Amino acid sequence: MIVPETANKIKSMEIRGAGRIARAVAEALRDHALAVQAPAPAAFREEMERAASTLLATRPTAVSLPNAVHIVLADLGHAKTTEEARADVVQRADDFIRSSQHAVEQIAQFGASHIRDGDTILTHCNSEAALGCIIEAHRQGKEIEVFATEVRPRNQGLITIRTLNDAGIKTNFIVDSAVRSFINDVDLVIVGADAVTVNGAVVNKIGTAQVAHSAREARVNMVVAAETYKFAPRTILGELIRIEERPGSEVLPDEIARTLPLVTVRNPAFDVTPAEYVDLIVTEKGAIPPQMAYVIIRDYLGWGIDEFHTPFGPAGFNCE
Ligand code: RI2
Repeated sequence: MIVPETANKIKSMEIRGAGRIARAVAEALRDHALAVQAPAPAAFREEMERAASTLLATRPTAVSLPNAVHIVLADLGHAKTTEEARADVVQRADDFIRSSQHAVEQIAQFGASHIRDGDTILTHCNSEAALGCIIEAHRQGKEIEVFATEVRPRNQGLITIRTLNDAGIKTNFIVDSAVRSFINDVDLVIVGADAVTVNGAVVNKIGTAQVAHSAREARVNMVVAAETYKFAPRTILGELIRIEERPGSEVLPDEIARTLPLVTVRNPAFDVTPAEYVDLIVTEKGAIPPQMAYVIIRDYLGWGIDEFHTPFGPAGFNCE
């Protein structure tokens, strides 16, 4: 898929979900590398960086996007010829896509072991990592039931209930504001993540923090399913995750909004759940308490506290 096409699909949310966005970005960079005509490696690098900027400008919150870009382009500056640079990008993109798919499968295995026979699980939004855990638990023969939220304003809950229904899992579909009313019927909350900061805070679909709050009040465990490339290296430097604010028309149609000149519609797409509200983050490298986020950033993204020496960060992301 070519770069502007992928960028538009990510912006309009035709391609969505932090993991899928990352894989689509890697694929677009790979296809772009194969198509670029540049005799010198410097010109090739410029072309690739231009493509990266187009992709990076699409959605600001899911850190899987910049991480995928950095991983795929990590060695761009070292190649001696264009062909070497091209081969490196293709190889890195393919490795990333493969390792991302493997990570989701691995998380499903680890996450399923936290689900007991007879459990009722609540999930919010549509996360392939979180759903992977639930579907794997069902596949293992555990009797489970799910509460899935609607997820205003984009209704990603509809994708979730279709997937669960197709997997043969009994599901209750509720509006977002009904979470507190049902939380006492729930044994475990499992959600995905768009970003995890160095202090273990989880940035995920708007409403997640309210779910976490209800879960804590009811003493229900809150589990986050997140691949290591959802962890945000630059939060080590104190950088904050930018919360995307999407058009108000997703919440209130323009024709109604026009009749209400004093009303401003606010539509943040994500919120932040503090580490204290999260019991466990399940990554493909194992389940960790959120307080261990720094270790994931250092060991698996290769960004230790002393290593911020290039704009793309150090090479050597562990793609196995
Ligand atoms: P996976 C989604 O964002 C949701 O917030 C979801 O929880 C998160 O990405 C992670 O999804 P959006 O693209 O990578 O719907 O686990 O705004 O699929």
